[in-house]
Amino acid sequence: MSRKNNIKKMLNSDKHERYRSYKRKKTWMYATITGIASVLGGGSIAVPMIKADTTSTGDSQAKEIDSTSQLLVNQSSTTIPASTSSRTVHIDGADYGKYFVQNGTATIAGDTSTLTQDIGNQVGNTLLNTKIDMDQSFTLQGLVNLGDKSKSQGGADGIGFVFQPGDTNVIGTAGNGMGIAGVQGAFGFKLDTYYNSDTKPAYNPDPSRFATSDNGKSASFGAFVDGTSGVANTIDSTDSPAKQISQPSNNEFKTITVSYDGNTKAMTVSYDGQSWTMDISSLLGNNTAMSFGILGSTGSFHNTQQFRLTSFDYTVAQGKVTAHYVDDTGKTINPDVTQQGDIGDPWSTEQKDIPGYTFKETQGTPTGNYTANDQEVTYVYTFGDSASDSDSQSDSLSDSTSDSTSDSVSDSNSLSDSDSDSMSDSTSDSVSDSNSLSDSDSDSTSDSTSDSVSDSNSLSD
Ligand SMILES: [Ca+2]
Repeated sequence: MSRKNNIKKMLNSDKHERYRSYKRKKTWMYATITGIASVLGGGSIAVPMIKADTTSTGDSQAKEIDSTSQLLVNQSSTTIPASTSSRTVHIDGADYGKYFVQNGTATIAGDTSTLTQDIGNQVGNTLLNTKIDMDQSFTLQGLVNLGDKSKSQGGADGIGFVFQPGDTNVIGTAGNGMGIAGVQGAFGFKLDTYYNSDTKPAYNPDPSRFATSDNGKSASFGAFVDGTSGVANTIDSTDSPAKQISQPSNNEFKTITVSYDGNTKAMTVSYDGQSWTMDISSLLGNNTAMSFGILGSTGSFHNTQQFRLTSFDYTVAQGKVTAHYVDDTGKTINPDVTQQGDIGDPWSTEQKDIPGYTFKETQGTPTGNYTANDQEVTYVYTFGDSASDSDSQSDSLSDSTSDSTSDSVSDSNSLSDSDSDSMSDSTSDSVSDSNSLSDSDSDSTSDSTSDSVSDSNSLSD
């Protein structure tokens, strides 16, 4: 029939799908891991495939219940993910290479990664092949080898842990950038073996007291790092001070633990008899799913730097897909619709009927399966209604009906949407605000990645 009818037919089917999705999210799921399968990339990476195998209709105020049926949390959010216990993963050292991706100079052999060799201008990381759900707690246990040389002996730059909202193949700049600098939204913790006093576009100086605090020589130290702006800043606050550590020596492995409380957002690193704690709420911002990994870098000075995994307990973040609605100049003409689901589960986006606009094309596939990294679909429209005048009255009637219906579903379904299809300025403003996170994330990811290559060469110690 006519295109208009086809669009309406599609809308109806999509609404049904969305309604089911909506009911599914309102329904609390008691889920278990039914299997670990699936292969990514080169065939050596295991991704936990998680399915909800039983469901139970919850009451209007959903309650999270763990495997021992203890009441844990009252959820007031309108979007309730499948039981997080189904996404909880425990891995041991032998699983390192199966669950982490090697980037840059990093290589994994057995339970140990060599992040950098004792060679200049290297930067490498091993990132988990799924994002971490930052609303849940995690504990990483392992050992680090910082090398065999202090700065005064030609050693650099150290090992760190990075959290960033982009994809699982992102890597920051070498040298003083510590593999964190240059990655939008990144933050973490570092064991820094090279005190640097210089300021570069990608990073700022280390706390000056470490310049001479090892008997007149530069000291090594541990500190949290704020690189959320793309510029790495060593954190040395009253609440979370940087602390001096032993110099690298004899390629000795020392135990390190990174633990995180998903409720309080407190992150604690324990290393060599000291601990560092920080409330990372402000670093996290609105991000709930973060790529995570262990990294190392060298500059003109260098060390062999390694990480040995003992165990890691964490919760896999859900995948996310965002549908954008724009005109052919790229301007947003309808609020984004963001959906989340377990990795491997199917999603579908909706081609909306937008009053005053005619659908032109879809950029990206309208349906797919959730992956570890974020996905996007863009629906492009041209201004003007292609329908003839003769049936405009009935069209506008049915349009407004379907709009209000589907919107009320999507509004309660997706947290970011504002409440109507009225097309006012305030609507599109709020859309661009909520969009800016995911947009800048994916853009900055590729930018910072390519930048880091050229930067890493120019950033020597
Ligand atoms: Ca440094």
